[in-house]
Amino acid sequence: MSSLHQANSDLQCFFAERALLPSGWANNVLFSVKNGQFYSLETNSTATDKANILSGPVLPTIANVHSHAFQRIMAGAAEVSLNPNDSFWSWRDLMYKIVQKLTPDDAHIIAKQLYIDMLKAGYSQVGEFHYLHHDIGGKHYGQLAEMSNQLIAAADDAGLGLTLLPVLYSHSGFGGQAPNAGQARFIHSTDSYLTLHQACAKTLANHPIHQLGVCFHSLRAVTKPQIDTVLQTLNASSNTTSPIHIHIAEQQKEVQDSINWSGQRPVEWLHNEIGLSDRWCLVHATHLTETERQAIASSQAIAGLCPTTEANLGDGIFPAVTFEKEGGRWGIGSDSHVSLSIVEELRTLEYGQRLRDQQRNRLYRPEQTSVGDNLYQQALLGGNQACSVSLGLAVGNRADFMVLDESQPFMAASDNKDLLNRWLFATNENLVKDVFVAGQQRIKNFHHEHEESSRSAFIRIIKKVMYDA
Ligand code: NGQ
Ligand code: ZN
Repeated sequence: MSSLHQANSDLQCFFAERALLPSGWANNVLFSVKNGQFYSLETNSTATDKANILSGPVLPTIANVHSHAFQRIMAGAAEVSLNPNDSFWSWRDLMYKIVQKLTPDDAHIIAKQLYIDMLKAGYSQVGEFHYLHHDIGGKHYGQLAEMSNQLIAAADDAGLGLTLLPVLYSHSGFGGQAPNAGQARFIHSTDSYLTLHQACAKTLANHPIHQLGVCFHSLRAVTKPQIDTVLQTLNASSNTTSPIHIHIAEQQKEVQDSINWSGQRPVEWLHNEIGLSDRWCLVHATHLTETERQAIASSQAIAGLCPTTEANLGDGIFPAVTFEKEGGRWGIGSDSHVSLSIVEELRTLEYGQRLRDQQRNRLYRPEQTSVGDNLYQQALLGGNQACSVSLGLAVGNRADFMVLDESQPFMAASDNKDLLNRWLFATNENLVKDVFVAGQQRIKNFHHEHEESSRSAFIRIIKKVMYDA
């Protein structure tokens, strides 16, 4: 396999009996890839001698908009009742305890395994919302970007595109409250954050598949002057298009604290005091008034929905049906990584809306009445915008795609109209068989070339961190 940093400049040809293009399903698709991008693409064609025949339905991979890689180690380990009022906030206390234990090496091993598992699920880019910056005592590492560099190395090992979102985190609550001890490893001043951001920009410059964004942990963690300074400074250094991510309005307590502090709800405050645009990815944005929902929709900001984590943490249900009708854009993220399945994220999103509304078929559009097709296409577009990539089977886009397992009966028998609905609503086994990133095959017949070594290292770290073994 050629180097991760060097896209193959030879022309590779592929043939798929059916493939999902931006315009919908097409048959007998012959396409070529050069320098990591789609170079040509013809439908209703025939396989040439040189073409690699792809063995099942071909789909674009999607960008996972929200990840805290280190949290993978505790997925499923916080499902024991500690008191009758267990909540998001008691989960966070447990999460802070794990945070105290992780070394840079641990972070690398966890992220590498996670990123391999993301590729196996059909994600080929991840928005890594990265705030675990400092050493166990809360001091800066010798290299400010030590932990960021571990994540970059993990993404390179796996062959996954990283949209690194270094996080500014300075306070524990609205109005600049002092951070608590559990947050010591996260804390940056505005200046040290800008230095970190610059170091990351240098490392990632000209990297073919990684991107860099801007990130504020939440309105609890930063003040208005900090947001203004960071955006003005980065915009001045011509960083005017990179995505800006923030956690917002995930829990009712956060909404209430925001009102107590400013008289405004979180999204209302962000919209009025800073301004929304299509650069923003508002992660969760669960609790919205009609005005807030419309403000996000009309700004074309992405709602970064994390359906399985939001269900796991008891956040609430995002108003996706009305938001979509208003032209709102959304993407999906696996966040705390209680699930690494595109199927489960999209199914949970649709089912949450059905359960709330006591109706069926909620997330469709007049021009796309198939729920599965609509969910997949919206998640693809939203993921692209929030992670600053262009995934999708079209000439000029990065050549990322996956092949589903044609031996699964529904995949073998379904016509194009039903295929995505069959996958998203009627299968439980993983059907993602092959995955290509920038033209390079990373998953081959369900297998990643580094999975055995990664797996044993990950087992060792789980035992050490979680069970003191
Ligand atoms: C986080 N996670 O930073 O990892 C947050 C929890 C917080 C989610 N919001 C902590 N899912 O928001 O303070
Ligand atoms: Zn998060």
